[in-house]
Amino acid sequence: MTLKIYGVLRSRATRPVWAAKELGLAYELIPVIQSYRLKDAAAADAPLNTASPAFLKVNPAGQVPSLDDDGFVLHESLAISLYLARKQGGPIAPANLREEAQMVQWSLWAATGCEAKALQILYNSGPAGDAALRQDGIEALKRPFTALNAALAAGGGYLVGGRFTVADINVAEIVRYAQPATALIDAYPNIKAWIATCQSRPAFKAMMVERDQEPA
Ligand SMILES: N[C@@H](CCC(=O)N[C@@H](CS)C(=O)NCC(=O)O)C(=O)O
Repeated sequence: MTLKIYGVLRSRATRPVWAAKELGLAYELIPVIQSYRLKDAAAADAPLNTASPAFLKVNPAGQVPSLDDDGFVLHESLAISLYLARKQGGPIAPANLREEAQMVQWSLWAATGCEAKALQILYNSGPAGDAALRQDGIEALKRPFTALNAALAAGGGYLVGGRFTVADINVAEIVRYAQPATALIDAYPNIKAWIATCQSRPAFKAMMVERDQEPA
């Protein structure tokens, strides 16, 4: 049975979708939009959304993405990407237990140490953004980005195993949120080169083309 990924690409569903494309896995993207993006998420004609009873049966937490792999249901974008890589194998997957542990480590590091501040930059970089919050995000990311920059130098330009892996997908999709702070990224040349390499991959580009076709 084809994998089902619930979510839209203007969400953290980008992570498992990018991973699935890298892995050559067939999947069906079942569009589930965030309820807060709708005027009336409970309206009879509302599209399937994170507050829809039908979706809450899939993920009672009411968040996307979720995965259904032949009845095996999994939530959390980073866990789903790691699962897909482990399931399919190949160069982006962990080659052994230690690599797997490092991929989990980097994913948790990015989710707990970078994501909130990177989102703070993203949400406050437009004309209506709060400049102080944006700057706070930039300041907070300097320490983790110093560590990431050094790790990329030590790792030959990648996070794990000296090659592009699912760890790069998971972390790059969090660092992407901080990219509007161009001076921040420019201050870390290894991060700048790495994110450009990750985002030049055909699977990432294909995912972003599909994302850009979704309503804003
Ligand atoms: N840690 C979760 C976060 C999931 C999450 O916050 N998803 C957002 C979209 S990116 C969502 O579904 N929001 C809808 C809501 O909270 O109602 C993950 O990485 O999957």
